[in-house]
Amino acid sequence: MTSEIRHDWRREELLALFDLPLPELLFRAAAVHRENFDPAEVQVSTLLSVKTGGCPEDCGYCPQAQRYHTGVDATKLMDTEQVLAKARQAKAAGASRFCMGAAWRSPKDRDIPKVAAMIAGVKAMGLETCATLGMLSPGQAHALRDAGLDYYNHNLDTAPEFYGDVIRTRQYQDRLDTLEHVRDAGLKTCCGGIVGMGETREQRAGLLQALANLPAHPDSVPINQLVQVAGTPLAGTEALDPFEFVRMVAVARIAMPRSMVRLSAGREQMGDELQALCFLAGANSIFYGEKLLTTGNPDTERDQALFARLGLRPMSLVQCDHDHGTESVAGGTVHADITAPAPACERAA
Ligand code: SAM
Ligand code: DTB
Ligand code: SF4
Repeated sequence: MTSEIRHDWRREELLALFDLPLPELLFRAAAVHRENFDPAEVQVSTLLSVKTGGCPEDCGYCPQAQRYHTGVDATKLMDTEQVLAKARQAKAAGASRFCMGAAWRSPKDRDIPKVAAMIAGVKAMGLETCATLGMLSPGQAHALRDAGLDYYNHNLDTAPEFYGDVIRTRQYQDRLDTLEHVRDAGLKTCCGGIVGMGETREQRAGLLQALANLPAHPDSVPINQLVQVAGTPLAGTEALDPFEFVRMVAVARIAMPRSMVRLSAGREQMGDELQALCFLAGANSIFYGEKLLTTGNPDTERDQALFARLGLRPMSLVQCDHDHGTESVAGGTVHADITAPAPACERAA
């Protein structure tokens, strides 16, 4: 198994990987994983919803869409100081990346300076910064980059042919356009999707095909398991076989060998054994902290125990004052303890 970076994946090739006996698929994915990463290292990100609910979009999975009655109250954009306090807590708990999410179709230009202040403040703490704010114009993407943003999360969510069954208020092409603006601004991309929405295995392969055949593989690929929230159209969807989730992670790892594959939403419902299989299949990133945006995530003590039990270490973030800023280091020095301070930068300025 080679780790060649390809952008010409055919659906049938990916489907053939899905169809392999599970031990063979895991073996191949684990081989690709260790060719590119230390398989004992996991990148750790913390999420904060800086503007919750009241969203005009109709994403069928989302508790924050105004039109569904899910009990999520709409809030205004948080104050910068409140956001920075949460980022400080996340850093103290051991996170290396802080991701700020807003329930917007797209930000208004007047919101950008406020979000830029949050980004600059988080960046100044020595954390990697990520934001997910909906569709972006080229100018907005540049402004966020100038504020110190490292990553922008914008998901394709599912295969092109299933997309219209889930979302009607914006098109697949709109998502591809935002991703282009984000790449053009020099931001790193975080782009993945959701499984367990009633899609077929072929459509899961179709999502991975769309992701891997983007002009550049996303730097981070979140694989979310649908969190079913009462009041959303997708609540009540038949649950996905957990081994199918593992297969999704494994094929993502093979198709995008050097990307961080994130075991994202849905971990609260997973046992340690299933998460261990996902790490074996090549997942090397998680969301860490009690909450995702509006739904639950395992608490930090549970994740610290999981890392100890599996012998995993958080990927370190090299901190430095050099002009290359902060960065996660695969295969670099690592902490033995999830909450230990990050090591100093050893790179030349
Ligand atoms: N409003 C922005 C947008 O849609 O791009 C940013 C926030 S939105 C909540 C970010 C992503 O969260 C969605 O693209 C979707 O993949 C994921 N997500 C939302 N609700 C989810 C759920 N119930 N289960 C799993 N993933 C979910
Ligand atoms: C992503 O792919 N998953 C995260 C993050 N990007 C923003 C969000 C998951 C949200 C799960 C539902 C909620 O908590 O509201
Ligand atoms: Fe709005 Fe984003 Fe939720 Fe869609 S996923 S309803 S755009 S917050």
